[in-house]
Amino acid sequence: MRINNDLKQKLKKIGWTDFFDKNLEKIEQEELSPARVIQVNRNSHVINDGSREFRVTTAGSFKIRTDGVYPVTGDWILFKDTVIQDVLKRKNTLSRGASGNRKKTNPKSRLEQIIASNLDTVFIVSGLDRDFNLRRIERYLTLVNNCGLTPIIILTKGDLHKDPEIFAQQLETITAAVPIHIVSIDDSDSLEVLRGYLKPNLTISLIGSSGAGKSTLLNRLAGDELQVTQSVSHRLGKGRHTTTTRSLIVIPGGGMIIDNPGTREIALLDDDGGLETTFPEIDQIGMLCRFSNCTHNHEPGCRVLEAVENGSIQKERHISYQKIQRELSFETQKGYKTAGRIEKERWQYVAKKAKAISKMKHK
Ligand SMILES: Nc1nc2c(ncn2[C@@H]2O[C@H](COP(=O)(O)OP(=O)(O)OP(=O)(O)O)[C@@H](O)[C@H]2O)c(=O)[nH]1
Ligand SMILES: [Mg+2]
Ligand SMILES: [Zn+2]
Repeated sequence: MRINNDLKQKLKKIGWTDFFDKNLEKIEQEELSPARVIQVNRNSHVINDGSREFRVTTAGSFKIRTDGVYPVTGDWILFKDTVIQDVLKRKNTLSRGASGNRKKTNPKSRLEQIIASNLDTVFIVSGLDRDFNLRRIERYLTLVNNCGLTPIIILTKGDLHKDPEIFAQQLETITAAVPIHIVSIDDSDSLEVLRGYLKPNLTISLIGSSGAGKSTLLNRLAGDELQVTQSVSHRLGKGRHTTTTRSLIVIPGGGMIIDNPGTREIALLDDDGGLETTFPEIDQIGMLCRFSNCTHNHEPGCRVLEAVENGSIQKERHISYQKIQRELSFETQKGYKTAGRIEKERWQYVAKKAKAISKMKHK
């Protein structure tokens, strides 16, 4: 099926691109209409069809028809009347190992939980209060990098410190390539910088702990109190989330932001290169190790261990790397290795070996 230009222009404002046009061509039922999922509730979805937002349900046979795919916030779906009939192929997803699954009867059933889909950027939101923790930010970076998405670090509550730049400097030692922004809700200049990421057609997702200030930030950027926020001290008990549903908000002036409930546990699912991207200094030196499949834990001729020893790689970084590596290989052993990952590993091995050999020759 195809959509007319008028509708396409409207949909473009909420993220429609040629990618979805191509997938739409494969669909035969002309009676369906496309829309974007902007909120997922227990028994219904809210969608935006380019003109208005309204509540819909999914068809009874839905999961069978879509092979188990269930619509998430950010998805493009096809609907008829008020029933979702299909989900269009996703450009990408932000996902993690579903938390809480370990408690269930089958301890191995840690399933992938999709936080949001069809994104352009992910804001990793961390408050400059007790929330700030380099190791946790490393985990978020691995998660986002594993999904092949672009991370931006937002440090909120800059007003709580005389010199908040210190935190950014600490972060810069671990994330040379990731932009870091310090913001305070009452400092509009600091928020203005973030508007640079808000472009018509682009979708940003917010992730971070509960109380980090995600919804507060969204409200300021939207210029309206759309999302409920709550002070950290008023949160009843541990782990209480103020935001409970994942909602996509269209920002007046362009761009979209998806607000998410705080993540308590950053479970990492599949290693899709996120580890290498998050720890580039280890990856780089690691290419020179004697064994090209060196895990940098104990192997002879490991250049990474040498570098930790002589201080050119931070000890904490190596410990953090090992911890995440163990977790990922645990998940991988359980069989959660994507076909893409297997293929990628094969070529990474070949390329790394060639690179290392050529370096040796030039010595
Ligand atoms: N001092 C200060 N407080 C802030 C700032 N940004 C957010 N807060 C406060 O932090 C508290 C938590 O903010 P929320 O926006 O509800 O946090 P959240 O990340 O959406 O939390 P969940 O919805 O539970 O995931 C609120 O009391 C905010 O007023 C800031 O820049 N400075
Ligand atoms: Mg919130
Ligand atoms: Zn090594």
